Amino acid sequence: MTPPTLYHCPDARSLRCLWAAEEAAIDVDLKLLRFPPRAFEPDYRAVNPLMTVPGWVEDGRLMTESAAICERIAEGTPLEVRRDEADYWDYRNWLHRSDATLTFPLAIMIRYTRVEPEERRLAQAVEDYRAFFGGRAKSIEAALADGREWLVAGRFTIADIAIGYAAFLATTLGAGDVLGEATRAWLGRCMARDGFRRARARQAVA
Ligand SMILES: N[C@@H](CCC(=O)N[C@@H](CS)C(=O)NCC(=O)O)C(=O)O
Repeated sequence: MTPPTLYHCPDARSLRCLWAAEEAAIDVDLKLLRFPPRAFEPDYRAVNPLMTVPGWVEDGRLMTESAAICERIAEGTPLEVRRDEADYWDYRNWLHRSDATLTFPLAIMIRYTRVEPEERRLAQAVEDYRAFFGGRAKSIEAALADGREWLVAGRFTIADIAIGYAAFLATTLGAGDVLGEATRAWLGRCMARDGFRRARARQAVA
């Protein structure tokens, strides 16, 4: 059987999918791209006209949303929360929040610190969206305030991967200090997992 293909840039949102695949022990054909693909990978347009990563191709079908791809990977494994579990709707809410609410302000920070040429960089936008992210990240701290180890269902799930990636990305952008104490401890647990370490090692050598 042909494994799914994952198009990925190191430490971009597609890391969620690579991490989930490692946790689920799913074989993927990893294609490493330079960031941003629209500037450096013109051939990728034929695969994903959005020119974003992740791109996930399986059975001739393209998926481009990191949280949805994580749901696909987690299906039938303990990484997903089943509909008959008490935390099901919280779990679904975290998956949507991961990108729509939490990664969005970080994407603006990336654009105005790394992607735009020097003369178009906007320190004010970076500072404003850093604070904006900090406000939104309080929702993670509130969820972990009762001392729980993982976000939902009493076990590690793709909710931890999707939200953990946003917190990790914040640290790579110098915004780790806006995360609360419980959030930083939980992020440490996420990053100490073999699955996370293997995913990062794989992106380095692919
Ligand atoms: N909602 C999508 C967003 C995908 C996305 O915007 N990915 C970024 C990388 S973190 C990207 O490819 N940016 C390149 C660009 O916009 O040109 C997801 O969650 O996967």
